[in-house]
Amino acid sequence: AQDCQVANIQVMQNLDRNRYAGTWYAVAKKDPEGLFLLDNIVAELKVGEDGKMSATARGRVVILNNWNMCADMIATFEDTTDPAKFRMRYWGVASYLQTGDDSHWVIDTDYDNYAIHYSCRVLDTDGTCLDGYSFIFSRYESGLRPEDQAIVTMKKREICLLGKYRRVPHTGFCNGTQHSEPP
Ligand code: AZE
Repeated sequence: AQDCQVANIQVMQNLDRNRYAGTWYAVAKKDPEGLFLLDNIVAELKVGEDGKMSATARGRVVILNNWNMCADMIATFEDTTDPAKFRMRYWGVASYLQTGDDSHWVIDTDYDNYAIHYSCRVLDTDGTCLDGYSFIFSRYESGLRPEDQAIVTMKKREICLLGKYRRVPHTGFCNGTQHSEPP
């Protein structure tokens, strides 16, 4: 299962969205093309009374060339036939932030420590991913335990993104109620 075909990527079996819910700190990310969240990225996932998943996320971005701010994002999830594959519509609380409709796949999680997220935005003609992004999430801001790192490395290889990630620092830049700051 390592031909790098997006259609063949293995996702989490029997994802329990109630256990997947809660706070996740991005500890590493593979960027897509264009504007993206830079660091201090925290996601808060919820499951509503109707069973539908939604989320908020915050992270530092630089917009308008030079404006350092914390982007507050909101997302709603649409279910698909696979319990670990969602469509994610998202938008910024501030209108000048990005809106989008991306896939949101849960590749693997133990619910209590790590989660591996994957999103392919553009498929190449050969079925591999031409443009996409991925997050490694931890329940702890401080990062992953060594035993989780081994699993994560294996999964990164399986989704053909090994070596493509960068660390996501948590410096406290987006903590508290302050939403933006001049450069
Ligand atoms: C994700 C976790 C679940 C909620 C959301 C996520 C993604 C957010 C973005 C935001 C981009 C914002 C930009 C602003 C200028 C996957 C972290 C919404 C991709 C580029």
